[in-house]
Amino acid sequence: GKPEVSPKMMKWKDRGTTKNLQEVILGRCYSYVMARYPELGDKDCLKIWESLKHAFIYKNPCNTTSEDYQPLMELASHPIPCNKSLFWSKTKDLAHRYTKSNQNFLTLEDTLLGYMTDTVSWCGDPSAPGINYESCPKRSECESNPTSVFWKMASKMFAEEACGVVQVMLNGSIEAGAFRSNSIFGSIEVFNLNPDKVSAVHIWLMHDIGGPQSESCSGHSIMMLRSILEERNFTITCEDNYRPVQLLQCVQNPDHTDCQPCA
Ligand code: C8R
Repeated sequence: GKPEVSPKMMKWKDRGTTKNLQEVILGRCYSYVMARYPELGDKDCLKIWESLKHAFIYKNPCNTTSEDYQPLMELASHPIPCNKSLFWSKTKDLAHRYTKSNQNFLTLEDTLLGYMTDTVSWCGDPSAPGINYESCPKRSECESNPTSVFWKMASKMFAEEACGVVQVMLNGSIEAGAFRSNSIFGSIEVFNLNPDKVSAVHIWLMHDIGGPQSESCSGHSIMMLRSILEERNFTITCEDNYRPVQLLQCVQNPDHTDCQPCA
């Protein structure tokens, strides 16, 4: 009979390593170091790529540890000016659009480490060629996969580095609540802000234009966040639909009633 054409066996459920990973990481690294922040000058992009590669190549992708990334974190880290750190949860695109239009704020993706790795995926495999381009493990398959461990570690470092007033952009249109204690912001960043360096946390609670306002600054999950932060001795403010960010949302929805004068 006719041989069955079977789909390629996928080992894991998430997408595989980004094609041309080396070129993507090196290209972004050089562009960040040379074009965007020439003042960082002495970063060795080739060494940075090698340290990322060695963190996962030929390894079991479910046994990733923070030690694997330690060399990368040290090579890629650079100072972040006080008062500029912007954290986010479920507002990724809006937060990134905002930092592109306002140079006073930086998200993790505006640092070298996050800039190189945003939207990229990678994982290893014990057998040759040591990189799995077909599939990578989802968090539900194994918690200690290369990208999950990476983002947790990078987020921890980003929070530890913060100083002065920090801001967090949360999503008030989420049914489950704007602050989720199992998110990276809620489980890692909040607890790694250093009270000796950070004075205040400003919450910007944005709701989608035309979307529901499921939660406001007096909402339940924001109260939870407040109490965690107060316990850690930070001053807290919360603003519903922080105007400079809402104006950016309105650029994409100019005719919506939420965007009309006196709305
Ligand atoms: N941060 C976390 N995760 C990040 C990230 C980042 O900067 N950048 C990317 N691409 N990711 P979410 P959260 C990916 O649920 O859990 C930092 C990861 O795959 O909307 O609270 C950042 O400083 C990760 O699993 O938010 C920010 O303050 C999801 O996106 C928080 O942590 C996380 O998306 C955001 O993490």
